[in-house]
Amino acid sequence: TSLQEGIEKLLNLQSKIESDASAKYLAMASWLDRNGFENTAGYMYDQAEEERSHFLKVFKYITDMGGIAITPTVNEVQQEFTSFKEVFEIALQNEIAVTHAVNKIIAKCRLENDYATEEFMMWYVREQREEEINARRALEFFELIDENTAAGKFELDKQIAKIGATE
Ligand code: OFO
Repeated sequence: TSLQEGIEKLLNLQSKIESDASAKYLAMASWLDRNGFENTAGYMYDQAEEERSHFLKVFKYITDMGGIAITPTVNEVQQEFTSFKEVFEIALQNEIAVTHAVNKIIAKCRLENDYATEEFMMWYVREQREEEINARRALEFFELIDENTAAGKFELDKQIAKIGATE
């Protein structure tokens, strides 16, 4: 393998993190769907798909570099949320954690002079920047619209779902 052992480990960890992210978004989509937020549920289903593609991208990279890609096991994920807003607070926290994991790999690449992996991971840096912006944008709507009224719920569901559509 052309991957340094520590980097291969971190890449496998990243593949698991992305795969977990997909499962987490899927649980959010389900909660949103059953609580009447159909449009935003659609946005979360798309996020789940995207995260799965992020997972596969690292997974294949490990193999391409002659490493051993380990199929991640699926962890238990949070299924219940106390509010519409909480879904996005947790989504943002998750994305920030993913960003940290991405940065950690890049720091390690620099230490090991692995510029190929560093370059590969830059795609994730850009992706994370977008995803954090979107999660923060969604949270801003909760400052403007009250989710505790029927009209507010309806409007929030409409506005937040548009964030994904304009990407
Ligand atoms: Fe947003 O987790 Fe993938 O990159």
